[in-house]
Amino acid sequence: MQTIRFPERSAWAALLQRPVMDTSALEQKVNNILQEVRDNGDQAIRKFAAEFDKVTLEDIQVPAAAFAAAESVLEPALKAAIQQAAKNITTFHRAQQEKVQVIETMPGVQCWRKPVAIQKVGLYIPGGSAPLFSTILMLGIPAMIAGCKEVVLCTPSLHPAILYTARLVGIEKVFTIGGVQAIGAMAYGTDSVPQVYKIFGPGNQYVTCAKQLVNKSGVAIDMPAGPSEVAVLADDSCIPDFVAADLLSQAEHGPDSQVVLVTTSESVITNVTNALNAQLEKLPRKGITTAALDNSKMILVKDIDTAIDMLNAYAPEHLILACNGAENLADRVTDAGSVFMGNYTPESAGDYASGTNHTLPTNGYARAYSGVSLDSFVKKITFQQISPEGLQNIGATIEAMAAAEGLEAHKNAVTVRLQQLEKSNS
Ligand code: HSO
Ligand code: ZN
Repeated sequence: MQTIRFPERSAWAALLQRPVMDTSALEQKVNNILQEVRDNGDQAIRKFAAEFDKVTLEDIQVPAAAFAAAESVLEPALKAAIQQAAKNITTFHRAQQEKVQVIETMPGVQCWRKPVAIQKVGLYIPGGSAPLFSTILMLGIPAMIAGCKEVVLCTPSLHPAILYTARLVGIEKVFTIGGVQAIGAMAYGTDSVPQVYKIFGPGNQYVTCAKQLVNKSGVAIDMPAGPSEVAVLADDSCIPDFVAADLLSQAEHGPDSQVVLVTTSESVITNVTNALNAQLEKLPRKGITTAALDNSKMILVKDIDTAIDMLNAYAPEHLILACNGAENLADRVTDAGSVFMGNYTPESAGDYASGTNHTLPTNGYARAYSGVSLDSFVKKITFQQISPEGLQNIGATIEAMAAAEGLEAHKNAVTVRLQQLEKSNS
C-alpha cells in the first residue's frame, strides 16, 4: 500500500480516485449477446454456455433432485451458520416493513402510501473463485419479505451452498446460466426463464455492463455496481492486527478492490503495515489480495476532523471506525454505504451474518444511493379518497391552480363535481 502524509485538501480528489475501467469496448460485445438472447432465447443460452463456459447445458433449470443432493453433502456446521445468518437478516429486514398511515391533509381529503412488492424479480449470483451464497441471503430474504411473487435466480455455479441457500430462502426457480446471457434471459424472458421487472446482484464488468444496457431498455436494476471497497478510520486506540485483517478481508475480493486506511497516528501506519505483511503471507488468495493492495492507500492526517471530512469526500462502500468515540463520530458520517463501529465490529459481520445488507453502493455512489433493503423490492403506490365535503374544501384551490396553468380541462374535473354537489344540496 502506498503511504501519503498530510495531503492538501486540493489533492484529495485525485488521491481518492477509484481505479477507472474503460468499458466502452465491452458495450458492443455485450449488446450483441443480449440481442441474441432476446431473439433466440434458450437456444442462444445453450450456444453461449458452450462457447464461453465450455459446458453442454442439458437442463437450463436446476432439477428438484439437485437441491436435496446439495443439502445432503453440506456440512451440518455450515448449514447451521447459514440458518443463523438467515435469521438475523430476516429480523433486520422485517423491521423495515412500513405501517400504512392514512393522512388527512384537509377535512375529507385522505391520502396514503402503500408498499407493494415488485411482482417479478431476478437475482444473479456469479460463479468464479468465491461462491457468494451469502448474497442469496441478502437478496432472497428481502424479496420474500416484500412478497415478490416470482423470484428467479441465475447462476453458473452449482455449488451445494448456493443450491442449499436458494432453497432455504424459498427460491424455487434456479437456472444454470452465467454472465451476460443470464442478465438477458431475465430481462427478456425465454421459454425456460421468466421475464422479470428488476435484476439484482453482483458480477464482473460484462455483467455490470449488461445490467446497465437492459436498464436502458426499461428493466430496473439494484444499483450501478463497482469493485468492493473499505475505508478504515483508525487512531491510537485501534488494534493494528484487527485493522490489517479488515483491510485484507476486503482486498481479497478481487484485484480491482480498493482499501484505504486513514489515520491520525504515524505508529498506526507502522504497526498496521507490519501486521498486514504478516497476515498476507498466510492468505490463500494472496495473489488477488496483493494486486488489490497495489491500488490501495494509507493516509496520515493531522486530526480526526480532517479524517472525517476526507472519508465523507471518498464516500466508501464500507467504513470502519476503529477509534475512540466511534459513537459520536458515526453521527458525522454523511457519505458511506454501511458503517462498522469500534474494535469488535469487523466488516465480515455485515458481509455475512449480523443482519444488515451487504449489497451496497460502491464507487462513490454512497453520496446519493442506499444499499439494498426491503425498499429495493417494493414500489410505493399512493392512494387518495376525497369525500364530497373534502372536495368542497379543496376544490377552489385546484380550480385556481389549474386556471393559472391554463389547463381548463383539469379545472373542469373539479367544477363539474362542485356544481353537481351544489345542485343536490339545494
Ligand atoms: N463485501 C462484499 C460482500 C461479501 N463479502 C460477500 C463476502 N461475501 C460486498 O462488498
Ligand atoms: Zn466481503
